[in-house]
Amino acid sequence: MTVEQRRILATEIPGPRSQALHARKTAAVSAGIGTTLPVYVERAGGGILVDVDGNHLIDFGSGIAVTTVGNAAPRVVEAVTAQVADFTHTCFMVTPYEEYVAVCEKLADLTPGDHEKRSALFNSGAEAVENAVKVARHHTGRDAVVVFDHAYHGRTNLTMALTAKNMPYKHRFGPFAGEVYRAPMAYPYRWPTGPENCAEEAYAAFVDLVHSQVGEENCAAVLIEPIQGEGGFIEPAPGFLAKVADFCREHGIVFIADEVQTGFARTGDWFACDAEGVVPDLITTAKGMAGGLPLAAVTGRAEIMDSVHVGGLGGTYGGNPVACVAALAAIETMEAQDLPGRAKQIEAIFRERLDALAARHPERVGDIRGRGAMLAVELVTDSTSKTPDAALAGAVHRACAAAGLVTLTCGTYGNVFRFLPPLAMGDTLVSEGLDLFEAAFEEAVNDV
Ligand code: PLZ
Repeated sequence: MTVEQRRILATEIPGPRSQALHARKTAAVSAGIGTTLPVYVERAGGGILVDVDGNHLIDFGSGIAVTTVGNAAPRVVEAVTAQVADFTHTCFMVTPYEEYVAVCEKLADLTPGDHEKRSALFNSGAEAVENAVKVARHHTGRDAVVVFDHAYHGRTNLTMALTAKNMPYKHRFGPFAGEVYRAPMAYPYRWPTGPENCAEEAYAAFVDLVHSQVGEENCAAVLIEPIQGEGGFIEPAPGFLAKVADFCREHGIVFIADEVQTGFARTGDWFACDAEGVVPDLITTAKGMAGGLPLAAVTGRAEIMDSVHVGGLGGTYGGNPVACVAALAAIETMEAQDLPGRAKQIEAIFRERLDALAARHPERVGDIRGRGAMLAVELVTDSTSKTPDAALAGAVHRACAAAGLVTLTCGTYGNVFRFLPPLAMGDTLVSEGLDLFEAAFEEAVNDV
């Protein structure tokens, strides 16, 4: 059934049925599983979520960067429906099937670099990151992994260790996996000596950390998000990524790009690394790849990926056939509709509006950043102290929700308001969503 691409407010948000369901959730679901917005979804399509009270909400979050091709995208629905009827599972490690192989072929074509590649499929971003580290360690025979401030890589034991932020991801969940070292991120807006020095000085700090604390010959991998996601949509200063990648090549260190959030058309390129011509040794993908079904991958240089002994990688469900056909259909949609190009169009619409907002509120909108349909504003109490203003971000978020716009915040200090609309969203909905965001901002900025 197609969902009308229009915002409709039928009740207050959340409505009575959502509230009743939320009471059931509280009684049945672990308190550890949070809820950004307690509206219970009944149907969704394109850029609209329809809740159980009949509200049509505009979606600026894509289920955290997943429904890039839109919710219930027609090709995905068709492919998944047919596959479910054919067979749902055999376990690729027991009796394989073509769809898994086809996804890996597609990954080899689309990911950066024209070297020979191999892939392995998994269920979640965290699982892909864990496996990329396993492969890098096995290939190099080394232990250490270098990650960055503000990094997010997942919630499993190893990926908690790789993730920077304590609350809510790590707090009282230790002890964490060892041999993880953290370097400063090249974060232009908050670089102490100014953005113009950021790439150079952050690179020097990284090299010093590897040399003095780890030892180049002990370093298996450097793992980085080419634009940081949960940590605040931080774009490293231009040139930083390429320098780090070159350093890795020079010292036999596996350079891993975590493109779980940035990958598959989101940033206006197929992958965020493309914008800087950086070719990672291994790349992790998930989220947008499969139109909402759980699928993740590690793709990388054949000699690294093939260094692992037979049976060393795997999992019961990794590369499930239903998820694989969803990925093939989602990728076909991205190609047919030029969704990387669409991400750039969406960026242009957002940039104009966000620039105008920053001009009206230079004290509170500290930074506008991101690429394609992965954009954010960093909110501060004032432009001199740059004190993170999580209260303002929260108030804008709540006002957006009340108006029928689903939004997300992020950042180490919770003060970054991020935009991740489905690339299937039309210009009218994008503009209406921005109207609602602006109104919410104007309302909140006077109170907070
Ligand atoms: N790497 C770069 O963004 C997932 C996390 C939401 P999984 N980001 C959303 C939450 O609060 O749990 C993510 C990511 C990057 C890895 C992951 C992990 O992906 O599929 O959530 O395991």
